[in-house]
Amino acid sequence: MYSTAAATAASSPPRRDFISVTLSPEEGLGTGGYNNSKAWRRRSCWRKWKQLSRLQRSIILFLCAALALCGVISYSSLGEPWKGLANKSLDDQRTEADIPGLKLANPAVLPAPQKANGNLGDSPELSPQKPPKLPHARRGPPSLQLKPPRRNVRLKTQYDTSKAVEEPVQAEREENPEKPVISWRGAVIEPDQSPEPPSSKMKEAEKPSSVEAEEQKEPVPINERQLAVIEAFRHAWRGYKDFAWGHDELKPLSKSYSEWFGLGLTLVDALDTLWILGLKEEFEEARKWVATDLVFDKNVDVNLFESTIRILGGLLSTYHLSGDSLFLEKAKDIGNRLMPAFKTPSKIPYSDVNIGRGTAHPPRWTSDSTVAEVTSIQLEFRELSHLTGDEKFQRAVDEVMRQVHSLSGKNDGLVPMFINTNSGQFTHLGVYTLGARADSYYEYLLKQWIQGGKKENELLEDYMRAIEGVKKHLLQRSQPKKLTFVGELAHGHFSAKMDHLVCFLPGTLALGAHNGLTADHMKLAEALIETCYQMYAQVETGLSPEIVHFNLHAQKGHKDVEIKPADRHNLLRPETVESLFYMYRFTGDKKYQDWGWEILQSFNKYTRVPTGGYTSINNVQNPSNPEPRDKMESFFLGETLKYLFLLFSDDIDLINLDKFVFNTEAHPLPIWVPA
Ligand code: DMJ
Repeated sequence: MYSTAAATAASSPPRRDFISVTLSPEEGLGTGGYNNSKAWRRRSCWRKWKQLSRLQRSIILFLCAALALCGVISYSSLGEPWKGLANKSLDDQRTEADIPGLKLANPAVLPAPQKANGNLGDSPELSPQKPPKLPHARRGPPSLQLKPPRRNVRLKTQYDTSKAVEEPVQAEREENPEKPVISWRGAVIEPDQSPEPPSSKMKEAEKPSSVEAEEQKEPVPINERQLAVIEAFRHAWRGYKDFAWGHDELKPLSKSYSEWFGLGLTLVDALDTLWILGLKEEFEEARKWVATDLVFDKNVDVNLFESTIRILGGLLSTYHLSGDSLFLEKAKDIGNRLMPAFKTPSKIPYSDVNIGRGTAHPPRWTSDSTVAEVTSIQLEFRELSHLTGDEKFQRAVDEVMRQVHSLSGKNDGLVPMFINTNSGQFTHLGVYTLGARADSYYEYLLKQWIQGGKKENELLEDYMRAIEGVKKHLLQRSQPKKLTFVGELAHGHFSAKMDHLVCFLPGTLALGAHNGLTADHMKLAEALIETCYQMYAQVETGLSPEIVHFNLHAQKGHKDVEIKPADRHNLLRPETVESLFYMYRFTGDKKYQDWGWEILQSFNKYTRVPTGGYTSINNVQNPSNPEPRDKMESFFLGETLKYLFLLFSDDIDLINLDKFVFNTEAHPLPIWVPA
């Protein structure tokens, strides 16, 4: 292109317009070369301005002035929006970069990384959400249900009185509700916001729960000592399973079994312990046996009391814990089969029933029944009526209590040990004990009153009167340690003899105090549990004998506790650890857990059989040869290990004592009108 144009210009004269374009430079060049100086341009403009007419110059000046005025006005009105726009965009940039909250409102695909040490507390509403707490999933059959436990009252109160602290927590909860899950026990597991240490939580249980406080709570995890109980239970269970499956009791040394009723007593007694300890597989296996092999249509004599507290009680509590109707069906069956026992002239039941034939009778040598036996079947039969709607069960056992309430022969509320099934009167008058043959009469007075919602005043009256009777006639102090103990009264003579069985009493007294009875009872409970502990601690093996005699006078070289040769056996009984459990629940004092721990160690040291199971022993005073008896009582699994497991727990909802009442075989039954 360029070369063609140049050739054209060289051969022909330049066109005029083209020349005009190029004139200026030529003009300039003509006056001494290219001159684009400011002075030259100013002179040229001035010359042109001078060439204009006066009118033209006035118009131009006027237009310039008008333009200048418009410019000033429009600048001031347009300035603000521009300023705002500029500022907004700055703000936007700062917001994105500096305020993480904006990111939360408008979430990015990936969350912004969080500072490891960020001070989240400064601005709770903008803090990134904490990951939800995962509730501990407890072991056990997940499909079976129990009602949800109630929240600790203290939490509610605390939140009410410190709203400022609570509100962010509440807001966070609303954003991130932690859904309750059904635990292995069927209980609803709830996240725990409690800042309280376990011991004060224990004390809280003394106050009645309120319906308002029904909130979610996280379970307390199982601890080392509880694991040790689980281990002990498994060891015992292994022995039973290997050598005695489906039979009443394990004989761990001879690797065989013994029968009492032929009803798988140990298995049935242990069902709810399996559930509480979370031994799911073992529970399922035991359940299968109950479903297929537990048959009550058998020509066999059973003891009314023992089969009620162990079998009926065990089935009812397992039904309540698991929600599995199999156990209720079995409970109804055995309950009905035991009813012939009440067909007596006095309506005071016989001790024995043939559950296959439907006949009942007293022991061969007498027509008497034991007072503790006929008055410690009420919790179970009353509950059976409650569940089935069939009043006959409750009517039968209430009638016994009604009669015993107004019988003569009591001593300040203390009852004799025997009652005649024909006359309905006490026999063998004049002997009073809280040990064998009378013990659970006192226990069931209080517990029935609790079960029924604290309305049955006669039960409470009899209980209160009896405890006054204990204080008046049976309480003494030993030497040298001045231990408070409960002796016996025989025809006006005090005996410093105390059965290990009496060690249920501190727990019962504490339960009464927890339910609003006098604080005096708690004081007595504290003194008595110390004595029961000493019945273990002062003995060579660390295990209590069946019976002790306390020294009333200080003698050189003598302890408080004396043991007669006939009494130095230990049957793996639960009463002391049972009371330790209540005492810890109600006081939170760790010494009770420590005492229970010592007792468990002693059981492991002197009663554990290496091939499986535990055995009762004949001589608690001989650590080098405690003389194993070759028998594991069903209550070792039903009661002793269960109470130890509960004692070591800091979870008041692990069988909440405001919702459940334990029968005398440690089977928890619901309180009908919970506190
Ligand atoms: C259990 O069967 C019961 O606790 C009963 O009340 C007393 N005896 C044993 C345990 O020692």
